[in-house]
Amino acid sequence: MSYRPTADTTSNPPQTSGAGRAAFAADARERIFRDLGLQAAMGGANGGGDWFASGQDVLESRSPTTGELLGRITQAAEADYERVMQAGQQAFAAFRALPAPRRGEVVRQVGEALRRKKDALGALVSLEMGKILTEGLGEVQEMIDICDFAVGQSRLLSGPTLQSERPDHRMMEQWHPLGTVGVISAFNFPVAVWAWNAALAWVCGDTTVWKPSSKTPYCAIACQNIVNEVFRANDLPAGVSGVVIGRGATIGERLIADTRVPLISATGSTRMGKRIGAVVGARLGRTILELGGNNALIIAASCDLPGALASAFFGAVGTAGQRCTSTRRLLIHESIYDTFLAQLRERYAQVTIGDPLAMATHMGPLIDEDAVAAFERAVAAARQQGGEILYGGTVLAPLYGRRTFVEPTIIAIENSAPIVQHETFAPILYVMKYRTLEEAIALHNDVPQGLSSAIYTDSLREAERFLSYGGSDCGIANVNLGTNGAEIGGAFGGEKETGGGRESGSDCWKAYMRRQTNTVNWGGQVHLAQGVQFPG
Ligand code: UN1
Repeated sequence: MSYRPTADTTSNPPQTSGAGRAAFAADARERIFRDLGLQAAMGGANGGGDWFASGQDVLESRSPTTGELLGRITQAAEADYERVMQAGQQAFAAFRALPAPRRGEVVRQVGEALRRKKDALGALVSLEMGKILTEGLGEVQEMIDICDFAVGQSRLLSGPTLQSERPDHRMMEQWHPLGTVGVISAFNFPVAVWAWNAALAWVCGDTTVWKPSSKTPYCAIACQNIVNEVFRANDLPAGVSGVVIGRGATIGERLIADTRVPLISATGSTRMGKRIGAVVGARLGRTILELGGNNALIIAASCDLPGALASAFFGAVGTAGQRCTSTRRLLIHESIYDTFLAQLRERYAQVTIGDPLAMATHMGPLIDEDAVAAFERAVAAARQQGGEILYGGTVLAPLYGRRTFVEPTIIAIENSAPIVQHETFAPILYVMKYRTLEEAIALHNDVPQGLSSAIYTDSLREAERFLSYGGSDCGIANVNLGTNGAEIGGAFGGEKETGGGRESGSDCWKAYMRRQTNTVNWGGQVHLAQGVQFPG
């Protein structure tokens, strides 16, 4: 089943809307909605059964591409939140008793269901969030991949056996399910980041309550519909997976302050993360925070130029610069600075901007007008702070009637300029020159954020230096590839204002469980540790 337009509606330079485009949009929406069980009006709460909402507060979901109304969702009120949370709590009592490999089997089936729904869900991501279809499909692939990973992990929730200092004693570590985990996700990865958390949480025996971004509610509804079907077929208690679509100020605040929720895993801005960290910290809950990035790519003199160009191009223009891992800064060795930028500008000139569902499109819209305003403010600030626009810098004339499309932009500017220190979720690439690797690393690390980083070099020494304790200070550091597009097998997250959390692969599952140290005396005598003698 293809959810693409029958005719390629993309044009460069962009054209204004036509009747054909509108007809296509309606048709694509209808097919996607039908295949994912979505309706034009829905309640925003789900605890494993039907969608419901008791309030009056209606959220409109609109396509960022056309502005077309996708549907209306009644947002969860506090009472609806309570219903979902209670379902999650009740389900936990039963779900944690299911053997972990059985939970893994259910997650395997979720992965299978996602394989069947991949085309429809990928198209929905593209429709509602605006990323190009191949990236929408890639995002669903991340969900499938994490399910596969979690299935294996379900048989490996293991702790070590440790040597006791006491005779005839054994020590070991066990990992137990933690409880109901709160997941807060951002618009830019509206399905994958939830899946990273949920797939692991479920094999760990936890239940989840998800508060998705209000900008992409249908993506969350579609995911919940998919897992509900699988969970029901497996006779799981309702409430293993819950969703509450609601305002951050009410439902979000309720979730983070809820002492029944031992772990909040949140993706979003640093500002949001500081609030969540403070509220959850005050109740001594745990957080996984994946916040802003300010990712740089160092282009060394010895680099493979075509590879570096391709990675910089995808890193900065891909997803219209709306990934946490998007390349925001390029540090280019002075000897190749002019050549590199000339070639990069040539690539930028070929960027096709338009309908993200159309085949030829490189770059879709920004998520909304606020994002466009942030783009404009950043470009103006950069100019004012001594930046020189080398490419782009402007908002495009309304495309499909929407002012959500911008030019991919390159700006030469100092790293210390305040705007460069700040993450703008838009396709703006700041470029600067360096002379020595020390200088490049110093510039690289001289930002408040620490998510992803990369170097292009054919020098082994430079590469190793970049990866060493004195190199990149980020949670992700790559050699000869870009800053974005991490695989699910690694731990994902970063340092400094990125929040310090890690999600997805490696041993991140541990965050979703509680660790217990056990000491067993299998001998006949009581021995006190540390040689303490206590008479009696
Ligand atoms: C995000 O932008 O929040 O590494 C997640 C990447 C993707 C995930 C990005 N795998 O770019």
